Amino acid sequence: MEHDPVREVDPEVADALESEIARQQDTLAMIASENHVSEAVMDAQGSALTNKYAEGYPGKRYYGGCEHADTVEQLAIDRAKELWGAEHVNVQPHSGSQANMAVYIAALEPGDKILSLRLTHGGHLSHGHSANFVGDHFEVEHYESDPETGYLDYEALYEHAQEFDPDMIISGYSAYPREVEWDRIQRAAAAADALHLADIAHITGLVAADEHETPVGTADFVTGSTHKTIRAGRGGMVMCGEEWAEAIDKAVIPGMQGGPLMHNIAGKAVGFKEALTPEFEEYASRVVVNAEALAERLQDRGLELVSGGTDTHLVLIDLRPSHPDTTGKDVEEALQNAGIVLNANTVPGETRSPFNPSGIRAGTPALTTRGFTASDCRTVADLIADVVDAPEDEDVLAAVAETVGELTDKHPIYE
Ligand code: DSN
Repeated sequence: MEHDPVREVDPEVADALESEIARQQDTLAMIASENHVSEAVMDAQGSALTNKYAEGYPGKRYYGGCEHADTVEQLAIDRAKELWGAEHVNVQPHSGSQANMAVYIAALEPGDKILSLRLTHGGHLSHGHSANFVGDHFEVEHYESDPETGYLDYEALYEHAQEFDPDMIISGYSAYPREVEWDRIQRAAAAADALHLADIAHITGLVAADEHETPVGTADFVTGSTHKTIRAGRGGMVMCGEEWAEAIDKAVIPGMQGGPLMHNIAGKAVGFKEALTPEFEEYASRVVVNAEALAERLQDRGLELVSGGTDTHLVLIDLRPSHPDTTGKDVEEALQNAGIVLNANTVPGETRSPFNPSGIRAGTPALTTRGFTASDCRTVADLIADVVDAPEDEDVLAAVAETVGELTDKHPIYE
C-alpha cells in the first residue's frame, strides 16, 4: 500500500485532502483567481523548508543553516527578474495583500491619501476598502469605471487625482476584463505628484508572457500574488526600481513579517522556472483565446458582458439586462450544483447588495491548465447560459452536470 503519512496520523484531514483533489478533478474551476499548480510546485511547497526559519535575505540571515534557503530564494528572485524585468524583486510577502502592505509601509505615512478603484467596480479590499486596515490607516477615495462602457474612465481618474491630490494611485484589479492602460494612470499620478502602485495579482502570468502590457518600468511599484495566472503556488511578491529596494526589503522584514515561508518561496522558484518556458507562453496565450471564446459564445446566447467582451483571462456577466430577476448568487449556487464553480460579483453601477450582486465572474486560467480548448470553452459558455436561463430546472442542471463530467474526464488535472 502506498505510504500516506497524513492518513496514518490524521485520517480526517487525509479524507478532506483526498476529497479536495476529487472536487477539483470533477468540477470546473472558473473562479478567475484560481488555477492548478504542477505537482512540482506542490511538492516544493510541501517540502522540508517549512521547518526553516530564515529571517533576512540571501547571504544576510539572522540564523544559521540557511544555505539552502538562500539558494532557493535567490533562484526565485533571479527568475522573477527574468520574467518581469524588474530591477528589484522581494519574493517574501505571504500574499498579494501583504505585498501591498509592504508598499504602504515603505512609501506612505499613516493618514496619507490613496486613490484606488472602488471594490464594487473591480478593485480589491487591500486597495483601501473601509473594512480593511488600509481604509483605517489612510485617507482613501475611489475612482470608478464607466457604468455605460465598463471601461476605466481614465479622464475622470485624472480629474479626480487633480482634486484629491493623492500620495498614491493604485491600479490593477480583481474583476476588470480589459487591458489596463498603465501609462494613462501613470500620467494622472505624475500630474498629481503621486506614487503609482500597480497590483497585477490577477494577470502576473499574462504580463510575464507578454499577453498583457507590463506596468514594470512605468509604475513605481508592481505587486502580485503568485498562485493565479502565474501558477507558482500561494504567495505574493513586490517589484520596484533600485531606488525603492532598501525601503521595500525593510518594510517586509522587520517592518511587517518575521520568518519568510521558505517552502512557499520554493514553490515560487519552481513555478517561475516553469513560466520561463515556451510552453508557458503558449499557455498564457490560450488563456486569453479561451476567455475570448467564452465571451463570444455567452454573448451569442444573449448574455451581456461588462465592457462587451474581454482582453484578459476573465469575463464579467451583468445579469440585469437579460435576466433582471436573477441574481449572481442564484446563478453561482445553481452552477455549483451542476459542477461549475465561479463567483457572484458586483458590476459597475451595481444596484444590488455586494452579498447578492447582479453579476457573475468567470475565468479561464484553471480550465486552460487542464487543456481546455476554445471549443471546450464555447461548450462551457453554453452550459453557463443554460443554467442562467433556468437555474431551478433540475433537468437542465442534470444535463449540465453530465456534460461537465464528460469535460472533466476528457481533461484530467493530476494523472
Ligand atoms: N480573492 C481574489 C479574487 O478572487 O480576485 C483576490 O484576492
